[in-house]
Amino acid sequence: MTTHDTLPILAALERKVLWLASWMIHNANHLRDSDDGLKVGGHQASSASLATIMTALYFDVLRPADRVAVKPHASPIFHAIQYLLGKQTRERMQAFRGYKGAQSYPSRTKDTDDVDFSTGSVGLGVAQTLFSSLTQDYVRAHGWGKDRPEGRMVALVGDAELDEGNIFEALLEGWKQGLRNCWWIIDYNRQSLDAVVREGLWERYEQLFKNFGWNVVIVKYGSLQQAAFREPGGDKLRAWIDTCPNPLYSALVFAGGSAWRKRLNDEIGDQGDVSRLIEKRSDAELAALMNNLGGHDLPALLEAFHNATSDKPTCFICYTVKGFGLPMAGHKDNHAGLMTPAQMDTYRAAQNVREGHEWDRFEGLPVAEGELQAFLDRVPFTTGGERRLDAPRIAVPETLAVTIQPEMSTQTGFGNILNEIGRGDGEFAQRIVTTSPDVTVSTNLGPWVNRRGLFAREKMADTFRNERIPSTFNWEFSPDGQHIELGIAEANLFIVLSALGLSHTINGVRLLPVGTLYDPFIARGLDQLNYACYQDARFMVAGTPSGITLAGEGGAHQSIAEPLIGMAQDGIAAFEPAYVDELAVIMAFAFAYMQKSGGEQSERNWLRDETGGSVYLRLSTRPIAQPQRAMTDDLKRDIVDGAYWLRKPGPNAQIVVAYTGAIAPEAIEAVGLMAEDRRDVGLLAVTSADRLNAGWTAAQRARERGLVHARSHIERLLDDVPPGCALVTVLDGHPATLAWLGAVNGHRARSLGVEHFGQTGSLADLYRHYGIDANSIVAAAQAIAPGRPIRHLKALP
Ligand SMILES: Cc1ncc(C[n+]2csc(CCOP(=O)(O)OP(=O)(O)O)c2C)c(N)n1
Ligand SMILES: [Mg+2]
Repeated sequence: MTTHDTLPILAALERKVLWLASWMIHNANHLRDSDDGLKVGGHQASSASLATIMTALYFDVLRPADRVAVKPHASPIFHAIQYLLGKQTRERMQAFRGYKGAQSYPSRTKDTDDVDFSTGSVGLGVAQTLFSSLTQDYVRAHGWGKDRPEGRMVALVGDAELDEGNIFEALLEGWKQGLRNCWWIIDYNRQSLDAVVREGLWERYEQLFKNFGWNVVIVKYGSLQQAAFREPGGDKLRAWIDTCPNPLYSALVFAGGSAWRKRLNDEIGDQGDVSRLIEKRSDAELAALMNNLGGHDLPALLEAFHNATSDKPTCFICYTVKGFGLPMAGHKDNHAGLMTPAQMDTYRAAQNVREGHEWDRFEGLPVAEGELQAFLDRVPFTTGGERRLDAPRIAVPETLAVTIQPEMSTQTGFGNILNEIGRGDGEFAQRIVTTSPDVTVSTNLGPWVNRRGLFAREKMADTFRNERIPSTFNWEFSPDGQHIELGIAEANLFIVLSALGLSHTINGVRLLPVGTLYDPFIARGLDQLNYACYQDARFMVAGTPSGITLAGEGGAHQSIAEPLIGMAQDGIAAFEPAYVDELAVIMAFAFAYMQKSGGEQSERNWLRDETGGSVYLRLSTRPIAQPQRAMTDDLKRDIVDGAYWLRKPGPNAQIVVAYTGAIAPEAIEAVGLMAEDRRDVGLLAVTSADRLNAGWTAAQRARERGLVHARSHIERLLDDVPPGCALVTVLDGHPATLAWLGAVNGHRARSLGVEHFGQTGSLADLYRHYGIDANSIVAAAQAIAPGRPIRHLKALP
């Protein structure tokens, strides 16, 4: 708890934090003449706005178990604080925004100074704290991680950041889930990037947060203002401040003391006491008083934070000035504002920082160095040891059991595999946590949920069951349930996966998160998926059902681009198996892959097999005939690496059909139809275009760097294909997914797939319409590998 003695130290540190952040930005100014100038500038004013709040938090309020998402543009303040705490190097500070330097936006994966949650795409870090709090509750409710104290999940939120819809989706979900231990601290500087925000937003926020069960603490007036309000005439001043429009207040902050005086005298100067209150202050004192909003006042902030002792989620609305303490303070254009060298010089001199001593940690501060260092050594936040945790890997069975029916879909297979896992009670089954945005039952998670129950901190019975009304699903909530049921918000799904998927490093307890959603709605949560991957969260997500195979559902539910998302998204390995035995192999691999972490990703293996990652399964509801075959180790490896020959092409092959996913029967049929008229036709089953492609790219790069023997899986497979042979590729998704196969060994290729929004119809109608049925495959083969007419080719409509 703060004492009076520590206030001067905190005040000195606040000055130093702001100085170091500004100096760091100034150093990155070599970029100022480039397009990057605006972006560098974005840090300056935006950082200054949070300098006081972050000083109060990091040097006094926070405890080691607390976790923070810092507003993206406050990155320099964060790095400056870590620098003072001895956790950031001067080299990285100097290289801010440069190669291997401190990151422009706090990054868990790229920064080295203990970033809890990455930020950058505004709104996401905010939601991440909410779901991390839920994750903490989940972990503790299951009896894990209790050797550590509970942490608060804290977001430092820009006021304009609250325009992002995902924050509201999260708020609603948080209310449903009984959110606790979450602080959102709003930097209410009333400025966004472009301009000044709307009047009176704080009132909307206040109502909104209260509606969702939060405490709301408004930190509006600093201690100087509070003292002035107690003077005769103070009430008038307060009333004036309360009714002053945001843009005017900002403009006056920018204009300074004499402008304040003129304005105040014009508007309330003839009202007796208040005139004296104004007159007795110099211009500088008047400016200091008017700029002394709560968010820049250590005593006001410390009081607010230390008084928030309940575990109820709490929103602090802290009034601040964007650019506080700097010459651009308050100006509506300040987001891009950079200080000129002359301004920096003036600022340096005012801070008593000697030239050449800009990086010195205690230079020019009014408190003795020893005292400052002793204080920093005792800062509660850093006295708990290593904050970035780890957890042992959970053993994954080599084979996942599943009973394969003669005809089956991959989605049913997925449900059955989880159901089988759910029978067990070992650690593996216990650590799986499933989640879905209102499509639990329709993505076949029902049997798993029946076995493992739904999670809630408080027990909630299934009323239908209690009333003895028959129902297929047991919908009972309890603290040891293993399914988190979400409302329909795919953005929330991916942030929940991000939070659950970081539990090993945040809570020191490993979870194996599995999420499901309809494949097209990946696009709905795409930035969140990207965010989760950027933070290196580990999870499995099944996009199911997918494609136009979802025939009767029409274009709004049919995914086209998702296979390309799966390929292009870093941090996630995408698979699209056709058969359930393949899926079982892939899931066993995935549960282990999700847990790997092997330091730097090597150039030799771009498949991330050492470093691990998340996994995306694109599944289907289409039941297809399943192969009866023994699963050999070779086949397993091929499935995981991305492809295998279902039928190896002969030495004289003219055609190879390469397919992925639910379209397998059409590919097989097409091969049968052309067998009489084309020699030695091959059939390549692609289980992961993503891994296949990544391996190929890596092998090429490796060869260019001198590893002449580097060979990727697809190169080895296509060695079996004679040079004159043509490829026809096909999938229920965008044709570009497999089109690159032709470039591997220089084979002609024709790629079939879906390019336009789907529509309703029977499967046969749609496959024919989009040209991915057997006949279209044969027609493509005939066109690309001319020869005698293929007899079974029907005339195309
Ligand atoms: C999703 C997303 N859209 C746009 C941006 C660009 N951007 C960065 S900061 C910002 C405005 C921030 O305003 P506020 O949150 O109030 O912070 P302040 O600059 O006032 O500190 C915008 C639009 C972004 N980072 N992320
Ligand atoms: Mg703002």
